[in-house]
Amino acid sequence: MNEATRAAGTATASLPRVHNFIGGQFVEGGGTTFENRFPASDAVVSLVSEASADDVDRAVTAARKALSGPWGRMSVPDRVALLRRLVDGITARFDEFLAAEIRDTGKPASLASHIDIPRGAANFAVFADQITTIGTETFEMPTPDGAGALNYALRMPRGVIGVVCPWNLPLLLMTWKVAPALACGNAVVVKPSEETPSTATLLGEVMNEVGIPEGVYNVVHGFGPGSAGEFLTTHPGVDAITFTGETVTGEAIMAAASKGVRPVSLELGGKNPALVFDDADLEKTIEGLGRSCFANTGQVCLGTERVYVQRGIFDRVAEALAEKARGYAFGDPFAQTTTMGPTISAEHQRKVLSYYEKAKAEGATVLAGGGAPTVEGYEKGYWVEPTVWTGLPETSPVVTDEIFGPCAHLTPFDTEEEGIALANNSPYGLATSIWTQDLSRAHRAAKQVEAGITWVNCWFLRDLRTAFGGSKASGIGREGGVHSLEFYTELRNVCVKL
Ligand code: NAD
Ligand code: 6OD
Repeated sequence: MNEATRAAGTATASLPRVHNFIGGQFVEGGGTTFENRFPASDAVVSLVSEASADDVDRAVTAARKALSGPWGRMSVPDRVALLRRLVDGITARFDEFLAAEIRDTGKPASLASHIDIPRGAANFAVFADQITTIGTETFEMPTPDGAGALNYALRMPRGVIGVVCPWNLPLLLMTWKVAPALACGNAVVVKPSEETPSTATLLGEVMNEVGIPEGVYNVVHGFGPGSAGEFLTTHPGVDAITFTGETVTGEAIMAAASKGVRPVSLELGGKNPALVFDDADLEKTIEGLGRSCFANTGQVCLGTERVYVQRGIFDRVAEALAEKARGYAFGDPFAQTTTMGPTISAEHQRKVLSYYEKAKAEGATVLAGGGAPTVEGYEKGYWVEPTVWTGLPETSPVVTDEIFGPCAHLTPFDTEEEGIALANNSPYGLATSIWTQDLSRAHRAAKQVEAGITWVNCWFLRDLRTAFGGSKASGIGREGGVHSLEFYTELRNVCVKL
């Protein structure tokens, strides 16, 4: 038990415990016990058991054992049937997943019930389909004796996959990795974010309910360096690592994966631009921009923090986006009327507010927000106001750094070339949105922006069969559809002389 928890004494004695899930069993970890807080009120909602290095080793061993048990021998149709039962299992316990996600993140029920939990189930459905519909390659070849040869590829699971996850869309982003990994016949050890341990743990119950063999899905709790994250990513028994999180953490994980030359898939940070041209449908643009800047309190890796607007409509767009920012309702995340939740933690609130202060100090014009609201009944929550700035140079840290808050800086541009150059002026390259009614311009710009994902006249519209991932410092590799299957399997070629 850590000092903070010890100090809380009997007040914490009756709190729910979040355990590790290893080999199909919920187990107390050998590390500390740490507190999980409700971001809207700062109340401790559960105590989480940190996995020790030995626990992580047990989880990796359980996963390895599962690969040589019934799971490793299971036919694809039987595996797919289990994945479909997972879809039903999550759906049957929808309200529990929803409550757990809201307690961990503080995100509004209106958001989590439409995005996080349905996508948690949908990820399993999509990859159950993918594994049955995507084949491998065959090549016939001539041979000098005229008999010929036939090459075909076998799609083999990679083995034990380490899955390290962030806190912003916990169930969605975790199952985005776990679903294809299991569809491909791997076993996984998941390390959820220390901020959001609950839905990964609840999924362990569903795994048992639907009959996923023990050891196929394991969860170890804890932090990054010196804790479960590092123990998992440096464990030699892990065959591949898939990670979503900050770029700097991705660098550490890539270094860890280099030992043993293990494949990595990295979905990392961004400082995403939007390009608004003067022929855009303004009503739809503001609606889309509002979501991309402020949804989930701006804590979406694909969210927009830099908005480039063609000069003729700059003032109208800036004022309309500011009005949108002022229109959110803070409050009880469980209430359907709440549209804006808190940030994830006191530490993250401090980070976001430090950028709000920096913007003021650097002379930004603050069109909306700029501070922390007082929310009645939730005065201790980690709230920040949706914020819109103009007037800063492109070199300002407010314009260059990923803030990961509900905020955007707007800059005017004159020509298409200038707008694209401004959008590309970033070490990141995750997502862009382009707003115009000129489709030729949209296609031209989409080809020139340096981003893994470009949306035209929309944002976060997802077809899970498409390639998903970042350019430049926003990641390496692509997941989604066949690309996930490429990462979670290894093709082995067989050449048969006929
Ligand atoms: P983070 O990098 O701080 O943590 C992510 C996970 O890594 C956590 O589970 C953490 O415990 C673990 N971790 C930290 N250091 C580690 C280490 N040295 N070794 C092993 N594990 C370690 O990220 P976060 O704050 O949880 O999430 C926010 C970030 O994630 C933002 O930068 C955001 O852009 C990014 N993100 C990217 C995508 C994407 O698809 N590209 C999606 C969501 C979030
Ligand atoms: O939709 C997805 O599959 C996905 N990976 C979204 C990432 C959102 C980032 O916060």
